[in-house]
Amino acid sequence: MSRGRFITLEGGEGVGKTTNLAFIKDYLHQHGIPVIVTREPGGTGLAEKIRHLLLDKDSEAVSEHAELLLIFAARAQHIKHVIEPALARGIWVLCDRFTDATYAYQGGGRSMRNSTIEWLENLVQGNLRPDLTVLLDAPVEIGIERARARGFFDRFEAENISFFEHVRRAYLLQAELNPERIKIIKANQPLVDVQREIINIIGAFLR
Ligand code: Z5A
Repeated sequence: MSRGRFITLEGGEGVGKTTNLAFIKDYLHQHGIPVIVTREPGGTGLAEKIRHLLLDKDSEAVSEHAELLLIFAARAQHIKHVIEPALARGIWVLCDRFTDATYAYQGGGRSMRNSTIEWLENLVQGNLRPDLTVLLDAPVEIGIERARARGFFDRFEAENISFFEHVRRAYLLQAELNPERIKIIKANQPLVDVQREIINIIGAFLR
């Protein structure tokens, strides 16, 4: 049995990750590919509890190091109990955010050193890296507007616009550094056009 493939979906808030995750899952199913959908931070009982701590906007001020370590603690659980077992059984894993988000939010947004993130990435992930990443990119105002239409903010969504500009820039830099793996789609176009591009990218990946 061949190992499953690991696909991640990335982008700033409100760019359409959750919407398009379901679309990609259906597309893979139509091609007879067994796939699980999961998310970060989260994906296991403990990792979901860490997610709750991370997103709670009423918590005490969270230090940058605490935030980074909590994210990688959740990731370690997720990899050990969900991602690796699925890939080993030949099941594909479709994940809403992964370590590119850490480079974007903690690296770009919080100005943490990329070398620190990279050290933790190597420690926690070993050789595990996504095989393909779809980066949905849109001007930050658009994503914020879409996300805020929901009417509640979590601890990250309460950040100011310059934080999200830094996040976006860091995502685009990740794509520049990893052009084979990370494919950018403009997310500020009609959903039908976003999904046409997704099919092109996933279709090419399947071939
Ligand atoms: N975080 C971190 O700091 N470091 C890390 O390493 C990781 C995460 C892994 C939780 O993420 C937070 O964790 C995140 C970063 C941090 N915080 N923020 N911000 P999350 O993924 O749960 O949170 P999110 O990015 O805020 O998700 P979201 O707001 O749910 O956005 P989305 O999933 O990308 O969007 P959506 O729900 O699919 O779409 C939003 C709305 O737009 C919805 O009404 C759609 O119908 C609509 N939509 C989608 N596409 C379109 C198009 N093309 N046109 C028009 N309308 C559209």
